Amino acid sequence: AWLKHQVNGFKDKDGFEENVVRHVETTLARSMFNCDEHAAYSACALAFRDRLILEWNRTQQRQTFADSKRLYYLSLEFLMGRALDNAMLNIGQKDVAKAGLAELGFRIEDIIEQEHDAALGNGGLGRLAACFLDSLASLNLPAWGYGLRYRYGIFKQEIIDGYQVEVPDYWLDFNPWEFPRHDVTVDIQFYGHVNRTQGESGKTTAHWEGGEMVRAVAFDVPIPGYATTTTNNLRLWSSKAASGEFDFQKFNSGDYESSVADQQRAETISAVLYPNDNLDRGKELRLKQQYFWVAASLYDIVRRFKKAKRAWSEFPEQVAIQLNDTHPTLAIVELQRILVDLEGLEWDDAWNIVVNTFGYTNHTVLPEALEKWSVGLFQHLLPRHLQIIYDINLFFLQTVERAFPNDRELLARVSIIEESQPKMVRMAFLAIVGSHKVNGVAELHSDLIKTTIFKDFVSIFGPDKFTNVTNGITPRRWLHQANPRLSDLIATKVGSYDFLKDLTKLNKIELSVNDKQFRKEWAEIKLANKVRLAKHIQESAGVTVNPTSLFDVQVKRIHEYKRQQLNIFGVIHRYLTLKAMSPEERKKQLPRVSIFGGKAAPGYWMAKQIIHLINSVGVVVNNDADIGDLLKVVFLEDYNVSKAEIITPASDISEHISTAGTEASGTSNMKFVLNGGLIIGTCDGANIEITREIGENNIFLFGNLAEDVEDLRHAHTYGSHTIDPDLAKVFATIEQGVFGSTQDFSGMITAVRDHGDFYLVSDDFHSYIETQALVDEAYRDQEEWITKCITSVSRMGFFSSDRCINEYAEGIWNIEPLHVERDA
Ligand code: 26M
Repeated sequence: AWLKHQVNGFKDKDGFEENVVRHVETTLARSMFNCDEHAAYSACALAFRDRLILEWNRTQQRQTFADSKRLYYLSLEFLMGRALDNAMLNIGQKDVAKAGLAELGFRIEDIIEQEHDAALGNGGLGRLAACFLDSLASLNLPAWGYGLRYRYGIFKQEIIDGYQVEVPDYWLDFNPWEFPRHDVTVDIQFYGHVNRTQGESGKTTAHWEGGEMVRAVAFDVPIPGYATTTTNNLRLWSSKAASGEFDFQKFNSGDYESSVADQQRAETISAVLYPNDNLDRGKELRLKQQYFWVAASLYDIVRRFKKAKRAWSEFPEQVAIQLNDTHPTLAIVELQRILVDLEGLEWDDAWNIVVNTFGYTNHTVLPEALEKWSVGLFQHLLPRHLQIIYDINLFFLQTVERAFPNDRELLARVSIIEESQPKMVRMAFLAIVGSHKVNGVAELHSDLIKTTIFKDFVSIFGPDKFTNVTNGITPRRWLHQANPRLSDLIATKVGSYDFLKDLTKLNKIELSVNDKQFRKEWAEIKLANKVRLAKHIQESAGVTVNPTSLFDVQVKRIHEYKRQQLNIFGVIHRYLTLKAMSPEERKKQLPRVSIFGGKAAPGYWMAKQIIHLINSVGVVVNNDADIGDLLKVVFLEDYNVSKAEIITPASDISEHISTAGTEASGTSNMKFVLNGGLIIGTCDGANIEITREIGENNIFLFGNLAEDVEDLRHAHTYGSHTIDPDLAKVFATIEQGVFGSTQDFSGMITAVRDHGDFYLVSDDFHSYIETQALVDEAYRDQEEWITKCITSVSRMGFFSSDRCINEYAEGIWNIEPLHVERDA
């Protein structure tokens, strides 16, 4: 109804039903009598897919015809989640589908549930890329995403006896949202050697020869915008043997096994997403993935540019490429190689084009996450690229030398090649040198990169090259889709659903903050969302929780810097406090449910220990008759995008409690506040800007500041390090074996007590406990609490990924919306 131009939608529910039945009977070759929920999902998805394809083709034609500048977003991760619900809402026909499915005997919720998440990402970085695609399409910006089509996405997490067990995520069984383009292929070279030839002019040209080829095949995924016809493209590359099915020569000569082995080796490249986040292990296969994807994408981009027959100097006027972290940094080298070796441009002309084309986004300051590749590995896998990197470095260091003569330490510090044993290529430095803009993802983070890890580069290039673009989230998925009732309630006060396109319009609800009926409905919706989560907790974890308790949620990847250990130590402290009370005193306490979720990287031993402790505490606390409903501890298995859509709307308070200065931004903090939850957090990442927007009375901040972290760490190492007394009691309880075998958790304790407490768990413990007490106190005053929630939501407009994408479009990409003609 809100769409003036119906997106080539179904005429009505009968039109939709006809399409579903047709797909069941033809595409799926089944009868309607034999149509289960999965078949109904399949047919429903195919029916909507047909709608998307039409708009998708029109969008691509329109963009090609307009010949305007396009953005290419290079990301090794796209954490998309489910597509059907999103497609129905963006097209504006979920109501039509609901009615149609009901007539066919299905509940739309059950049908939506059939879809497997597209989980091609680890966490924040991958989900950000997915939110960006939604905003780019919704803002009518000409843009493509490029990624890898992993056969296995992030692993499925099972909790067995309290431990994480990883199960492969084979998600491609039935995926109606991708279109194989068997005609769009690129052969990608690896290994080999470099030859040089001299032309008549005396100019030498490098030729990369020999080695092996792997074929990249394109798979396209349509990305529908909200309330617009624009449907952009996400192109994912899949690897296979360049020789086709298998090597016929080997096959005919009787070497059947090795011909199949070759094929399997090629397919390995796109087989699996690396499940680490914020950790670089320097594996050869990972570098192969990066080059495979970058080379295929650039070939595609350059091929498209060449069709228009423009001068090479116009390349940056037609093409913007954004590097999502350093993972695609090889694109800088590859474009330089294409321009110099294959197209014959002069080095300096080529380099100008390259630098003006690329932008680089940094997502972390953690040193263990900064990518480095050994020179030896490069030499072996990509010999020509290593030469080009050396040349880029040489010219760069020459300009540094001219500007800062005789500062040899500076040269060593900023060199793209680290003179270590073995020598390493520093990918972040290469990304900075090869881009015209470098951005962090929240204000504090962008300041930190300028004053710490990239400080020297600010002196060299000047401050304007470095900028901030604070992250955002798409309100379509994270409000309208995840929390439809809240979205509907807000719409009654805003007067329309326009806030989904311009989130600052949320500020209109602040006028209704004292409206009794509005507040009552607000509270009812929160409770209903909590009831829904309670049901999920019961079914998945077997724990009964009271939905009127305070729901305290921490869901994100498990990492020491995110400090789930601080949270669980706090839970144990709460348990001890409750146990020490008289029954009368206990009756006065506020019931709370502590909900955790998140995956640990499979090789991250400490993170796995944290998961085990949470589960072990749950077993004890949840079965303690003294405690009852006063405290429940739940670990939700297999946290992913579709579970986030259930969890986010159901929190009263969520935890964003990283050691100050370590969480670049965080984006779930934004999702929780947008859904009417409050947050407890440290002065880190986007928490700081959330506080500025919603007001400091509406957030529970605690802990040491980023500026003090260095001194505190120094004191741990060189001064005397005393553990907070309350935390010491928690440790003593664990060591008594109250939660099972004490050795199981000794690593978590010694990290704090004996190994310098790098993440400042003890330093922040007291402040954390005190602030949690303030949370209890505030929650007792439900009227005041709801006021805080409504006020906060009304001020969250800034955190839309639309605002964020507009900042990139203006400040970094220089791209403009392509206006869509609206039908009468
Ligand atoms: C690196 C090397 C090898 C294998 C994997 C990686 C790797 C993969 C993912 C490194 C980091 C990865 O993701 C980091 C991440 O998710 N960062 C988060 O980005 C969000 C979006 O900007 C921020 O909100 C979070 O604060 C930040 O932690």
